Amino acid sequence: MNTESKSPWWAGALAGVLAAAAGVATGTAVAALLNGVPSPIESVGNRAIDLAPPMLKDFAVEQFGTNDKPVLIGGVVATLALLAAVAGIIGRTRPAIATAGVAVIGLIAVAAAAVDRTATASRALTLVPSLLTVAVSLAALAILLVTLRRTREAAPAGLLRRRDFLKAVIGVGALVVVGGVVNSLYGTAAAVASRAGIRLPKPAVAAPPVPAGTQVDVTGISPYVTANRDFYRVDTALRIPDVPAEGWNLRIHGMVDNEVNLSFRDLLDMPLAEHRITLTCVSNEVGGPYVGNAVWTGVLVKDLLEQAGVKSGADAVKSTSADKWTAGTPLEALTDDRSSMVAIGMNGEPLPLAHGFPARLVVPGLYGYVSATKWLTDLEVTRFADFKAYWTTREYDAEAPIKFSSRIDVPKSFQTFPADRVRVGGVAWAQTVGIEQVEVRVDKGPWQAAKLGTEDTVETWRQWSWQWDDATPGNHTLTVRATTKDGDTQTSDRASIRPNGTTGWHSVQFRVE
Ligand SMILES: Nc1nc2c(c(=O)[nH]1)N[C@H]1C(S)=C(S)[C@@H](COP(=O)(O)O)O[C@H]1N2
Ligand SMILES: [Mo]
Repeated sequence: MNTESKSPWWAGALAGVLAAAAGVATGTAVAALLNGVPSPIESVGNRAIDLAPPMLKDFAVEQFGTNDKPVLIGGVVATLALLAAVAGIIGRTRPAIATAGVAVIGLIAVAAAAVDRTATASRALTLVPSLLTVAVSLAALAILLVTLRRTREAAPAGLLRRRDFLKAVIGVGALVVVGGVVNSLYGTAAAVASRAGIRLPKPAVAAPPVPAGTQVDVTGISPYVTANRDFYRVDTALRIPDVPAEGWNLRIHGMVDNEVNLSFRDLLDMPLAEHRITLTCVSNEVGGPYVGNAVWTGVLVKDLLEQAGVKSGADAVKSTSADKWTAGTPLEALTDDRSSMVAIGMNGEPLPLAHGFPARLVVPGLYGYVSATKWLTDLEVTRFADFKAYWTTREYDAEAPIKFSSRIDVPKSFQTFPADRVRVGGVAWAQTVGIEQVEVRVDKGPWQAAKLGTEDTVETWRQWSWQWDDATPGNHTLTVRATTKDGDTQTSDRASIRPNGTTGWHSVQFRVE
């Protein structure tokens, strides 16, 4: 084929990208309308998450934090766009090869959908969006390539044909917009409506008011109770599972005398308890943001397990979510005197969707990955020897109590203070044990006792403050360390996130003027 009759490469690339976009838009819109069916991009993303080596996940959390999901989706979309552009460029001269290429890319999405653990619909239904994506992409590619070729062949009347290509481009663009809008409107519509209709009853056992002096007076310190919108979010869910309370069921089974099934209504009718509990993520770096304190409303797990009757020999509970994520929790942590609960409320509201609506587990003293299952649907009483949970198949320990730690909230990095007002503070936590002392030091100076806020409970973090009375101008480093009521003091040895959480001291640089 001679080059003169070839369309420019960018027109081919555009045709390829638009064809893929049309397919993806269709698949995405249709997925949103089908209950429990992930979109093709999500399924590919989910596969990437589940296949990612633990090291890569550590890197992603470190680099992108809570933005790891948009970054992943962006990566999938960019890769797809690149491949589609290449297919389109080739398609100008070799349409058969371009078609085969797009079909192969599409089949990867179909395969990802076939094994997507987050799908709750039937397998057949789960394949519909990706199959549609392939079909629409191929059809759109064929149309765009033909239009493109005609545009070239009709060179004298090129203007007219160019208009055809433009029309095709606009048509496909419109499809993309419609797909996006439908998805954003219907993605979690059922859960949103369900949550809006829920009134939490007054708890039978209300949390006592926060004691005076718990919140210390330091400008810029994180609030003692973390607002829902500020509460950290960590999970593997690319799309928040759409789980309306109506139809939700919690199954308690395994090594029990009688299987128990509870509806959301059943939970509401049980005596509800309210407890402040500080959650912590194993991925929290020393001084990091993945820790938060909220008032949780729910039913104590020990009451539910008592109803089921735990058989002897069991030592664990495997919890599963609507998106088929799993955690393994020591039975003891769910039955001793801590306030482990199936929570349905967070800070006086039904659980926000991102935090597990309609119900989740909350267990004081254990990292979230071994205890805090959101969108909870299943509790299986079992033995650690008999199962592995999501993160324990990925190089994390099966048992993971929270390592006690402390954090400087003020100063922020490189904050400047006037010499007569160097007032600093932060939080320290040792869930189920309690904080005995917090010390700070400036540069390599002596450790000095910080002033502790009033203790709320041993299941929550504790604030601290310190004032540097004879502050010297210049650049300084503030370091903090905590001591628990068991008499253990934080080690300066740095441990990494994997396999069971970080250790080390938090330091922040600041300036006095
Ligand atoms: N279904 C589900 N539940 C989950 C997770 C998850 O990936 N999927 N992540 C856990 C982890 S690692 C943590 S730290 C907590 C975080 O809870 P939050 O997002 O409400 O702060 O949820 C836990 N529950
Ligand atoms: Mo976590």
